[in-house]
Amino acid sequence: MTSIFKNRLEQLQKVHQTLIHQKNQIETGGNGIFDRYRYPVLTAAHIPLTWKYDFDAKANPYFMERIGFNAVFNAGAIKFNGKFILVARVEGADRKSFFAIAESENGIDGFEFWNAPIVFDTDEHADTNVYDMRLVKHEDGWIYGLFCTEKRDPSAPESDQTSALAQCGIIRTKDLKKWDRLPDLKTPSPQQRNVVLHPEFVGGKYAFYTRPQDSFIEAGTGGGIGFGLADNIENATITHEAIFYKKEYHTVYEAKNGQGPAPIKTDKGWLHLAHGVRNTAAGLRYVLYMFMTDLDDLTKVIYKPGGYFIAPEGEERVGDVSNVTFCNGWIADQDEKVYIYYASSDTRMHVATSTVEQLIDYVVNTPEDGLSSAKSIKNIVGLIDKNSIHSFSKI
Ligand code: M1P
Repeated sequence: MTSIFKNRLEQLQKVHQTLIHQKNQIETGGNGIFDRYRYPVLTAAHIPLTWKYDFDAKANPYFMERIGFNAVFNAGAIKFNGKFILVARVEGADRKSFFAIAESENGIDGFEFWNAPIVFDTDEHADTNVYDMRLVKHEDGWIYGLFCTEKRDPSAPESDQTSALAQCGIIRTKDLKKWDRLPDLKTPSPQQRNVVLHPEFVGGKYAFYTRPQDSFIEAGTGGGIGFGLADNIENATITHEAIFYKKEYHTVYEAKNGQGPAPIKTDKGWLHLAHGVRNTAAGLRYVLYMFMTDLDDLTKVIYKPGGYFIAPEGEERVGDVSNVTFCNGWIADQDEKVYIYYASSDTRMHVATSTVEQLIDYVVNTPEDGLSSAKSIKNIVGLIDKNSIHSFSKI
């Protein structure tokens, strides 16, 4: 073993261990709706050294990295056997994404990857890339992972090596170790992204939130959050897909929107977290927004707070795809605390915490988007007037 090998190994192991055991802290001065935390919970630097380095001193005397990793982001989340579990999208230096599990005792720090990434059948499906898993514990007893499966558009000419087709892939497990792949979801739309399984049966059927796309980049005419039912999951087919939350001019979701994780059931309705996209001179801006649907009619939006819920701040603004927040995993714990796992700029994972009660308060009492500056001013002036009766509001 050369001294270079030994020194590098020791140094890298020390840095890795320090990162994994770094304690997280709430950022003070929040908005009262949720707390942000000082450090990301999962990054490319959390990836085990055994995934990157050949530990054979003879074969790798300089202890050089053999396989590179670019980012860890857009993680599904679930509480399993008392542990907080993230199924992260890990992206290699070769641009290919895959899924890997990291777990933590408390949900805010100490996330550590399991020994190896998730392996499931890809041959038959011929995926080039897989990403953005939504995890759902369904009332049928299985844990499902719905994800985006992507391949080159076979109809694209040879000169076009960019056009792709995206659909919804489905895997399921009981123990998070052995995953069985089911046929991809079939829908009437040319492409799908951001498909999420509802945790309960609806009229004995499997219910899906969809995000139909006309093409790989453009959500197009059909864009918005859709809903559809399938008779079974083993060959899931949606024949009727209807948009119930559409894109809208001059809102945070005017270019596209998509369901985040599966909704959380509350006494008042289903709490939803979604992402909205608008176009700017600097490119697309992705923010998170919330809404609530009726307990009996899942496509009836009963509360629609205006504006964004979480937008990228500070260092979150910069990354591989800057100005993006994206969430496909949250956990409502038994004590009603909610752990919101969001990614920033397609680069790293963060957590924000709140409670079911606070989130209900937020969706019920935040004014709706009035869709004009005049309506926004009316809301602000209304609040100022209401506050004028309180002497302490002037301090
Ligand atoms: O780069 C931002 C996001 O872009 C896509 O999301 P959507 O399909 O909603 O546009 C996905 O590639 C997502 O993974 C990515 O974070």
